[in-house]
Amino acid sequence: MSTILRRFMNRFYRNNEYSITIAGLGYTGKTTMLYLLKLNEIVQTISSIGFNVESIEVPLRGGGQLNFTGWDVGTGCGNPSVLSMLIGSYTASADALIWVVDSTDREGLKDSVGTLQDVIRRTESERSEAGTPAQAFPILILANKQDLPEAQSIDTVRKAFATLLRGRNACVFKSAFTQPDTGLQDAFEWLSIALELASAGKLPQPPKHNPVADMRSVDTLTEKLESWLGRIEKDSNPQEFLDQFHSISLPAWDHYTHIRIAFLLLRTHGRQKGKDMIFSGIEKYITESSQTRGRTFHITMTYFWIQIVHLGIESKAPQVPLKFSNGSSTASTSSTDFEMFLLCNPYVADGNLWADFYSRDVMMSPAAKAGMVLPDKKPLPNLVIRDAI
Ligand SMILES: Nc1nc2c(ncn2[C@@H]2O[C@H](COP(=O)(O)OP(=O)(O)OP(=O)(O)O)[C@@H](O)[C@H]2O)c(=O)[nH]1
Ligand SMILES: [Mg+2]
Repeated sequence: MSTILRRFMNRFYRNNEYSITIAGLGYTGKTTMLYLLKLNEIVQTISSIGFNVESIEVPLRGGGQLNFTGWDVGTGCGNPSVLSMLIGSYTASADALIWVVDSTDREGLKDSVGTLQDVIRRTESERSEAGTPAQAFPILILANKQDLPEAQSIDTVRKAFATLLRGRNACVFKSAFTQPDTGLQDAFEWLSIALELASAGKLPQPPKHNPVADMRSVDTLTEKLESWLGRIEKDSNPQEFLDQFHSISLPAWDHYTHIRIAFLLLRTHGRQKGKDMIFSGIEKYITESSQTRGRTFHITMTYFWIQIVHLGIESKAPQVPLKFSNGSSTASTSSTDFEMFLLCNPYVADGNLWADFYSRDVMMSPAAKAGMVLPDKKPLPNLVIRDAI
């Protein structure tokens, strides 16, 4: 229990100082970001030769802050192979890499992927020689300058890096450093979790601390997750989505839809009330919608997913409680919350996860459809330890 408690306290009051390399091609916004984080303002930059270094403190949503020394490696007119060698030498001893991409530079996207590939190759070979785990090394990619009309979409940037990042402790976020909403908060929330897992020698995809995670292939989940993240971009906002659910007019009725319903209702109303709303809402939807013809309400399956989604919500860093003035608002739950939830709990995208706990015969039995049946393979993960804390 004391170990669990210490990890919990660390998460809140963490004061670790990491060393993080900030790199990318020229003119992407690295120095702008470094001084935005340091001074909270946009500074006039010139192309950097050598490097800029600052100690940075980023407040985190769940309390505490991420403290690190940021090394902004200037590209200063260097050619790509010299650049990747230079960046690789910084990165080999760093705790993480932030790779900044100019989303408006269509030609440069391929070069950016190629240079990062070279940097990763150099970094991983140096790290494995030194006996440091290589693949757990966190890489945060920022698709920057998203405020400009000619910016390529986050989907395009994600696709360009997808093959290179597969199986690595890496994630792509969008950013616009010169705008009030920079996008950096979500990116650093992810990075702080990725650093924590890397320093414990764990990969976040799938997260090993999670009792159900190591059941699925990382590649399959990554692919699925990428398509879901793309879907969130085009999906309605949380309130509209729930309105569509209540008025039986959702655009689709599939696994993604179920997980988003469960996430929004549990996150907004807590387990007890959220669970009741999911049960009654889904049963009503199945009965009344023409999209669900031929389907029947399945109590055990619904309960299973409520349990898994709730575990995922709770196993993230504790969240600031949501406040509801009129009792029905989900306004403070943004689409980005769901994005973060998926990034931290990628296994929820696996629609067959139940098969790790239930045999097909039990799950598909009339008894399991009509009432709650316990798993016959292994117990459902639960929150007893966290609830105790
Ligand atoms: N519109 C827009 N401009 C940005 C953004 N981020 C940075 N810039 C601008 O892009 C230009 C280059 O930014 P820098 O921070 O100097 O880029 P850098 O990556 O440090 O460049 P090098 O040092 O040459 O490698 C500056 O004019 C910034 O103001 C952004 O999100 N949106
Ligand atoms: Mg610079």
